[in-house]
Amino acid sequence: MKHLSPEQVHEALLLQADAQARQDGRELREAEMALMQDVIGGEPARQRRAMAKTITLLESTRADHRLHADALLNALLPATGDSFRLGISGVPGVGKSTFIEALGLHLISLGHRVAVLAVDPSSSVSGGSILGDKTRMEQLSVHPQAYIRPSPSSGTLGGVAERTREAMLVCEAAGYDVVIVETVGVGQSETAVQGMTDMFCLLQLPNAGDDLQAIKKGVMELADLVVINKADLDENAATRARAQISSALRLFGMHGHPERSPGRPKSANAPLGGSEQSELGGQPSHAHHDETIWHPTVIQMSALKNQGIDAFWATVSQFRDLQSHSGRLAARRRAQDEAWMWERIDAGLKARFKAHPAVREQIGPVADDVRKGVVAASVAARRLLDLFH
Ligand SMILES: Nc1nc2c(ncn2[C@@H]2O[C@H](COP(=O)(O)OP(=O)(O)O)[C@@H](O)[C@H]2O)c(=O)[nH]1
Ligand SMILES: [Mg+2]
Repeated sequence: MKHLSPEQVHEALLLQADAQARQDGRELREAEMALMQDVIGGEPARQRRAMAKTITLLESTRADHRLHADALLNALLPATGDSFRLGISGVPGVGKSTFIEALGLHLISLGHRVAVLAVDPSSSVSGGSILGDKTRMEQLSVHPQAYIRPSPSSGTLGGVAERTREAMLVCEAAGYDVVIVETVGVGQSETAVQGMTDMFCLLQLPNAGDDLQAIKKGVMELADLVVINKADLDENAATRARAQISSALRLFGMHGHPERSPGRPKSANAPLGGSEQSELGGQPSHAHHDETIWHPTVIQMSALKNQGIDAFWATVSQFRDLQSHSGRLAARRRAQDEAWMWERIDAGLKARFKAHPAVREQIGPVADDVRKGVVAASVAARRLLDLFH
């Protein structure tokens, strides 16, 4: 659409969105139509308000709201997808907020618009990590080119992740071309964020390498990029951590990832090795080297001192180019969408199953029998499932 003016693009998107809504048999009401227009092309203050309103509507659990929200979401869909989705994870205190502030401002200086979202199922307890963190994102949180939204604060991880995914689409429709999704390194939230982003980055402390056992291996395997933050504190430790984590990543690569989570094409499992790895102290293997495959790497940084932010973005850009040209970026998104659909179907079916009157009546006694060892678990499951029509 490069030859079109922004107004023409806007017009085309609206037409497309409208057509999509009609095709779905759910015409947009005027209210949602107006919201959509403001999200896609409203003047800045209007757009911001419309985004907040749309996201709030999407977060609502009321059935009638959900109907309108679904129509609105589908209408926005043609305007989404034009961003780079970056996942950031790491334990509390590793420096995520400090880093996102520095990165966000750097990206804005390059002309990007940056949205920051979060998946933090515990935030109903902690009061919303990003909001509390706004002090650490002092400049970014008030910047007109940035949009920061805390984690939805209630529900299961699946529910929280769903709302964050939908908020991401709203940000994309509003023209934010870098969406950062943050999560604390607890529970399964890393998997959820890896499953909704184009690239997953794990922040580590400089002493991480000293105790590789302590690093959750499963999480490390999700990472496309590992960042040793706070390198300013101890250069030597950071260098050591970098070497140790690099070889750990190479081992994962050589042995494959038997349980890849969805959203990451299996073909990304190729063995690590190749010339760009040799600087990390390992033995480069040229035997299986494939230029189109990304090898997870490790870099050092000091978010606090603003050192290594540009190198970080350069690495991200390399990854993005490689993934786009090889078609893996698009493939990963397709796989993520499909996996997500099934995940939501699973969750929805389970909720309906539990709410089914006959099941509800029987589930207590049957579960009791299972606990007492009177009925085999599989038999109990079949009996309950048979009640569900
Ligand atoms: N020395 C040093 N301190 C840092 C660095 N990045 C963050 N910090 C500090 O680490 C603490 C936790 O940072 P924060 O961004 O809130 O971590 P988060 O919990 O992961 O969001 C704060 O006191 C930061 O100032 C860094 O690169 N070097
Ligand atoms: Mg934080």
